[in-house]
Amino acid sequence: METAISGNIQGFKQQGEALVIKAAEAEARVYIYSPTIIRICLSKNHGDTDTSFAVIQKPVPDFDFDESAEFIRINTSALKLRIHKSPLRFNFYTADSKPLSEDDERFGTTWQGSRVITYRKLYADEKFIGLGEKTGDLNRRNTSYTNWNTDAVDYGPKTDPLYKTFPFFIGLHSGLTYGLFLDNPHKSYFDFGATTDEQMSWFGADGGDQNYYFFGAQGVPQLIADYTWLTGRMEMPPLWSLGYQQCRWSYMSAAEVLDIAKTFRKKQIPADVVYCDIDYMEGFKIFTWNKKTFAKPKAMMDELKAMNFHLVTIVDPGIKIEAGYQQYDEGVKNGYFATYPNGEKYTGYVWPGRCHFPDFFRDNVREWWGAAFKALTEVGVDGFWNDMNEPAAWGQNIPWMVQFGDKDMPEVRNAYGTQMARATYEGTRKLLGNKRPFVLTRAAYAGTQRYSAVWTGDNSGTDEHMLLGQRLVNSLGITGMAFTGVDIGGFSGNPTPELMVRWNSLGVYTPMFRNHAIQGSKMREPWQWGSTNEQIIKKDIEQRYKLLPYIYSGFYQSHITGMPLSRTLAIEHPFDDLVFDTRFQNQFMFGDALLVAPVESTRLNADVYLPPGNWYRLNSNEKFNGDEIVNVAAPLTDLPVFVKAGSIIPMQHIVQSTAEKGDDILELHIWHNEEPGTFIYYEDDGISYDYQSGAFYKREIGFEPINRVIHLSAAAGSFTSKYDKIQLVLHGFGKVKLKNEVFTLENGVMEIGY
Ligand code: MIG
Repeated sequence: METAISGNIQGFKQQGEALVIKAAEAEARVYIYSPTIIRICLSKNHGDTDTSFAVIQKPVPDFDFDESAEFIRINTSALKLRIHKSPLRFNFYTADSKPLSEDDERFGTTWQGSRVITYRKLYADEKFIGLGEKTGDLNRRNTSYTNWNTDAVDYGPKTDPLYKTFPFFIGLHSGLTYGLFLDNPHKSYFDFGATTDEQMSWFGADGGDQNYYFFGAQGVPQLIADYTWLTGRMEMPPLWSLGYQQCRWSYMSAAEVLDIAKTFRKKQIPADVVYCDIDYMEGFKIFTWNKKTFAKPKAMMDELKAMNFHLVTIVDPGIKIEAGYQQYDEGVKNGYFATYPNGEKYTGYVWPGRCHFPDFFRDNVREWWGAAFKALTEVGVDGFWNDMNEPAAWGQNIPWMVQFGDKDMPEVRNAYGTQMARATYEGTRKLLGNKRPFVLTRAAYAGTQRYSAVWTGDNSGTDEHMLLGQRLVNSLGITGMAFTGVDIGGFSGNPTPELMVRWNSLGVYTPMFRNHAIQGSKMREPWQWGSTNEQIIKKDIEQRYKLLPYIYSGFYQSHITGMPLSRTLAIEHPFDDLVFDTRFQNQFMFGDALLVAPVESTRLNADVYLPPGNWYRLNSNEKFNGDEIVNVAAPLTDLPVFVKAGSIIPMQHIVQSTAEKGDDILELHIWHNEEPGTFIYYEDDGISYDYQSGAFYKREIGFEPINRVIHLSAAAGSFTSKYDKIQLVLHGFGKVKLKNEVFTLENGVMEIGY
C-alpha cells in the first residue's frame, strides 16, 4: 500500500469559521474554539456535516492570520500556530514562542488507504498522561495503545484495549503542558515513543478524519478545565449515589434484596443503594421483572424506600428475539435494530439467547429506549446500570458491515456505549420529572460525563487489581470522567478478608463506592468477613458518610470546572519525577485536602511520597514535612491518608443513609498552617434540578492564621442548609480556646476569632 504524506500547500482561504488549506493529499481546516483551543481537521474528503459525539462547543466565527514565505501564522492571546507550507506541517508554540508540540518534520500526517496517522516530534524529557481507562503506568511514555471498546473479561495489568475510549492525552515537557484530543470514534492508535529509538510519538485512526483539538493552556487543571469545557461536565449527581452501594451478580429474589437492605439497617452499617443484576428479569428480557422471584416489584420498592434504600437495575442492549415480547415487537415493527446492508437484522447471542441490538445512533431509537424505562421507574427505580454496551456478544466479533445510524460498525463502535447511556439518561430524566437519575455505564467515549458515571468492568480480587484500579480511576479523571468506581473486592475470584478490608478502606476515597462480585463467588457484604473485620469495614463506611459534605462539594467542583475528585498527583505536580515513580504513582489527592496512598493488604507499612508543603496524618494528626518520602504504619484499620496543612474539611456526624437529616451539626475541621486556607462549601437538596435555578447553598470558608480568624462568606443561593449549627474542630492549633466550639449557622458573613 502506498503511503501518502501530506504534501505542499496549494492554496488557502477563509471559509465560514474555518481557514481551509488545500494540500496535494488532503484538505486541512483550522478552527479556533478559544485562545487556548485550536482544532485541526485533516481529511481527504470532508463531509457536509460536522458531527461529534463528544464536543458541545462551537468555534469562534472568524479569526486573523497572516503569511510569510514559509508559514501561515495564527496567533491567539495564548498560542502561536505556525503552519508550514511546504511540506504541510502544524506546529504549536506558547505566546512567547516556546515549542509546545510540533509535527515530525519528515512525515507530518500520512494516509495508508483510509488509515490516517500524524507523526509528532518527541521531546527528550516528554512524559504523557491520559487516555482514560488504560492499564499501564501513570507515565505513558514508551507505550502504545489502541481504542476499540471491548468486553475485556479477565483483563490484567497490561491488557489493552478495555471497555472505553477517551482519545485525550496530556504532554509534559520543558516545564510546559499541552493536551490533544483526537475526536474520531474509529479504531484509533496512540504511540508515546514506543517506536524503536524513540523517534517520534504518533496518533491516528483506521478511518475518518484526522480531527484533533490542540490545548495549549499551561497547567494540568487548566487543560482539564478546557477539555471539559469542550466536551461537557457532569451534572450534580444524586446525593444518594455517593453513599455506600452494595451490588452482586445477583441477589436472586426480592426477598434476598430486602434481606440485604434489612441487614445493613439492623447492623447499623450505613448504605444507600442495592442493585439488581440480570436475574431480576424474566428470561433476561430487558424491561421485565421475573414473575416468580420478583413478583411484586412495587411492594419490594416500597419496602426499600421505607428503609431509605435506592435500587439500581441493570439493562443490557441485547433484545431477545421472541414474538410477543414488547421491546422485540416494537423494535421489529419500527425498524429500531441494527441491520446488515441488505436490511436484515443483525443477530448476536447474549444472556437472553438470540438478540437484536438497538441502533442508539438514531434519535427515534434513543427516544423509544428511554421511554421503555417506565417499566422500572413506575415502581420507583431511579438508578440504571448499562452493561455489555461495547457492544458485547458471545464471541464479541460483530461483522464489520453491520450498520448503526448511517455508518458501519467500525466507524462508530467506540461510541455505542455513550449513545446507550445517553438514551438511558435522557429517557429516565424525563420519566423521573425533576429527580436526578443515576446512570452507570461500562462502555464509553469522550463526553460520557454528561450522561453517566462509569466503572472499570470485570476486575479481579487481587492486590494488583486494587492498585491498577486506582490508576484507572485517576486516569479517567484526567479525561473528564469524575464519577468513577471499580468493583470493590474485585469482580472475579475471592479476595482474602484482608484485601476486602483494605479495598473497602480505599473505597471511602473513590468517587463511586460500590461493592460488586461475580456469580458463584463467596458473598461479599461487610458482615461476611468475621466480626472484627465487619467492625473495621463499618468504620470505613461511616467515614465515607462523615465526609459526604466534603465529597459533595468536591463533586460541585467537577460540575463547575471538570476537576475530578480522585486526582493523580501529576495534576498538581506535573514536573515532579517522584510522582511518576512506580512506587508512588498510585497515590492521589481526593479533593483539595486529602492525599491517599493505596497499600496492598499484605503490607502493614508503606513508603509514601509527600509533595512539598506540610501534612498531617488524618487519623492521628501526626505532622510531616513534605518533599519527603516517609515510611508510615499502614495497619488494615488505617489506610495512609494525609491532610494538606491549611485544609478545611466539612464533615457531618454519622447517618445511616443520605436521606437521614442527622443531628443538624456541620463540623468544620481545619488543619493548621502558616498560610491561609480556603474551601468552597456547596450544598443543595441532593435530589432535584432546582440547583440549576438557584436553589443551592454556597459559601467560601477561610481561615487566616495571622489574624487568628475563621470566616464564612455570606451564603449564596436560595437553598437553606440542612445544618443549623457548625462545630469548629481545630487540628494542630496548639492551645486555643475554641477547639470544639459549636455556633449557630447564620446566612450572613460570619467571623470567628480563635
Ligand atoms: O456477561 O450482568 O461487567 O458487572 O455483573 C457478564 C452480569 C455480564 C458483566 C458486568 C458485570 C455484571 C455481569 N456482566
